[in-house]
Amino acid sequence: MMQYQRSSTLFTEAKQVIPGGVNSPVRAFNAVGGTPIFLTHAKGAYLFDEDGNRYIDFIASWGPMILGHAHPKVVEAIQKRAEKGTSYGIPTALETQIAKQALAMVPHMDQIRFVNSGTEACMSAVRLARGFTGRDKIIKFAGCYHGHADAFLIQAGSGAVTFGSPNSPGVTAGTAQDTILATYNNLEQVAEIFAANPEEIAAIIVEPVAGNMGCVLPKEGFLEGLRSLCDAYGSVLIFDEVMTGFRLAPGGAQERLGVRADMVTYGKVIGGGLPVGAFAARKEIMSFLAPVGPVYQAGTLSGNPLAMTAGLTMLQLLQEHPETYTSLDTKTAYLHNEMIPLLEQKGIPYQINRLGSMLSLHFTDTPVVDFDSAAKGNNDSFKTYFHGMLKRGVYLPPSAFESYFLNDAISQKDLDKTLEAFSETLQEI
Ligand code: HOZ
Repeated sequence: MMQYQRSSTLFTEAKQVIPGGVNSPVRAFNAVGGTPIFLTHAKGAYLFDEDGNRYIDFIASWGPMILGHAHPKVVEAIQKRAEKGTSYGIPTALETQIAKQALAMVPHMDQIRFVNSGTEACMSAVRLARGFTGRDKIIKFAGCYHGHADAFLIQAGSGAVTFGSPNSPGVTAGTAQDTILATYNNLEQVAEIFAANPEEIAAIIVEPVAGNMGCVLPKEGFLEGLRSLCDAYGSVLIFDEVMTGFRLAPGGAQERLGVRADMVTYGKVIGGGLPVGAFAARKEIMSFLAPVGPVYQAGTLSGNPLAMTAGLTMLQLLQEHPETYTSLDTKTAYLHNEMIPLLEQKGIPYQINRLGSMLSLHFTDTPVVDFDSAAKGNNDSFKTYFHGMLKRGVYLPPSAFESYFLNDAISQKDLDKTLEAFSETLQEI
């Protein structure tokens, strides 16, 4: 059995100087209890902790490690670039190179601006949509998470749910009143909101495949309907592709699901796992952005050379190896299909949602299509499940309100080992 002694000591020490001992709440394991593991390193499909344990990784740094950890080409590119300096606050040719690379992969977008995180990308995209339309309100969906900017912490998913503050203190009533909340997959409700506010809605921001209430798929016609409503009312449709971008397809959810957005946002995936974010749109919208237009947005670390190098290398690898996508889909489908008979055999209520290499398991017999249905999952079963898998060397998202993200370094042997752990763990639930 795994020992977590050193992680436990490090966690205690961390709590003295870092609130909750972590720099992002989900990592504290509050949703599942126990002590978070502290890592020494990661390589390929595996995570290695301070106690010498190895885990098969199913979160891929929450998405970006599509090719596995410490890919030799990405590491080499970062090492070489570091020798040339790590931050300038002055433009480089690299930024144009990665912009061209990303825009060639992503449909319908003319220009892109690089920032430092998905939070920044979504926050800036909304500001730009407001500047472009001259309107204040946005529509967001309960259980969707777009980073921790004030406007999004209204019924937010991910760690905000787990920690009981989907509406965070510190967000002013003024800010909250400009965010109109809707139910994921409820198109009729969105139509009613537009009818009641025909001239006021700047944008809809949506995760085209939600990954912050577990994995929740859009029902047929939902995204298409949002597209039509935005067209009819002159609003901007923002796809938050922080999790789906470059993962579900080279062109993300837009390509995979065949729905056009007006703007897209990205996070760490566009930096190959380094701290990067970006937002893209057609030129008409981007021309409202400073220094061309009046909507301000800036940052010294934006376009950082190390991050741009890592991102460019990874995007090039994905473009050169389109078979990565088939491989990821096949592996995830295998896992999904093999989990089903084990769950059926045990007679546990369950729902598995999956698209491409995103998947989640909820312990409920109600289909999980929105936040309320996701919240029906049995959290005691989830806790037992999480820890059962952890002690058998499989690292899953430490909350039911997160998605699995497979990486392509995971082998058939790893999948079979995972299923063995799964089968044993189910006996404990
Ligand atoms: N909120 C992130 C996943 N949806 C987790 C961030 C982290 O802890 O790294």
